[in-house]
Amino acid sequence: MPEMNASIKLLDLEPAEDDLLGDVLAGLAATPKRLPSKYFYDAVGSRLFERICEQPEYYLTRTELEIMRDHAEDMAQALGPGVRLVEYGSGAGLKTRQLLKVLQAPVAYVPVEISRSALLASVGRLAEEFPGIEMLPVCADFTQRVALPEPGRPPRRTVVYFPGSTLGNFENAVAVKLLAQMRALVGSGGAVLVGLDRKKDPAMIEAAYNDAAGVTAEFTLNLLARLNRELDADFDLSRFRHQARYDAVKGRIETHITSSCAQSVSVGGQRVEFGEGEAMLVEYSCKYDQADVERMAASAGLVVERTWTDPSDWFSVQLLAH
Ligand code: AVJ
Repeated sequence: MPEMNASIKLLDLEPAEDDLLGDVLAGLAATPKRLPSKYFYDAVGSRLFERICEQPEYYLTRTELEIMRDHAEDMAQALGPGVRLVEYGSGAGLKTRQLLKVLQAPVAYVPVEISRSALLASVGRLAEEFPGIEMLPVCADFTQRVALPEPGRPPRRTVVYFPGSTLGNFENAVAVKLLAQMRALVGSGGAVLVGLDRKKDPAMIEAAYNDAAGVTAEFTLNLLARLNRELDADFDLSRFRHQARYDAVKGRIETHITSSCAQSVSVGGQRVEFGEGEAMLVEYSCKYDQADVERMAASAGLVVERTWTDPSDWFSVQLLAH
C-alpha cells in the first residue's frame, strides 16, 4: 500500500557519499595492499551474499535465525515493554521480523541505513507487516554520529539491534569504538542486542568461508569485477584467487584476494603492480568466545546481561546493557 509509505517520515542525516576511487587507490597504495569489505555489497554482491547464506557450509545465518526462532520471546521479555528498537543496517530480514513480532508494546522501530533506497524499500515492507509499530527510518552512516528521532510515545528504553556478526567485520579496536558509540546512543538504561559468531573447530569455520560450490570465492572476486565496472579497472579475474584462512590466535577469518602471477592492473587511470602470490586483505570475520564478548563489552562500558545460543553453541546473541 503506497499510501502507507507516504506517511513514513525519513530523518535524512545526509551521510557522505562513498569515495570508492579514493578508498581503493589508498588501499592499493598501502603495504600490504587492502580493500574495504564494505564495497562487497553492490547489487551483484548483495545477491551473492544471499546465496552464501544458503550454502550448507555457511552455518552463521541459519544458526542465528534458529536462535531468534527459539528465543525471541525470551529476548522480548528481557528487553521489557516500550522499547525504541534501533537497527543498524536495513534489516528487512527474518531476524528483525522475529523480534518485532514479539516485542511488548514497542514504541518505534528505527532502522539506520546508509542507502536511502534500501532503507525505504525495507521499511515500507515492515510498515505493511507491522502497522501498529511507528516506523522512523534514519538515513545515516552508522559508523559516524547518529541522531535518533523522537517517537510519538516516550520510550522506556532504547535498544540497538545489530545482528549478523557484522560487528565481526571490524578490527577489535574499531568494534569497541562502535559499541561505545552505541552505548552513548542508547543512554543509561539502554542496551545493545548483538549477534556474534563463536570460536569453534577451525575446519568448520574455514569451510564456511570456502564453500564447495565456490559462491564465497565469487562474492570476494566480485569486488574486483565491481572495480572494473565502476572505476574502469582491468582486473583479469582468472588471475586472482579468493583465499580465506582462520587465524586461531587472533580468532578471525582473514580473507585475501591473491594474485596468481606478477601482473600490472589499471585502476582509475593509475597502474598498480602485483607480485606473484601477493595478497590483498579484503575482510576480517572475527569469532568470539564468551570471555572475548565480556572483554569487548567491558572496554565499551557495557555489561553482558544475557546470552542466547543454539544447542551446539555455534553462534550467539548477546544482550549488552549500559
Ligand atoms: C555478513 C559480514 C557477517 O563475515 O561472515 C560471508 C560476510 N563474507 N562470507 C561474514 C561474509 C564471506 C559475513 N557478514
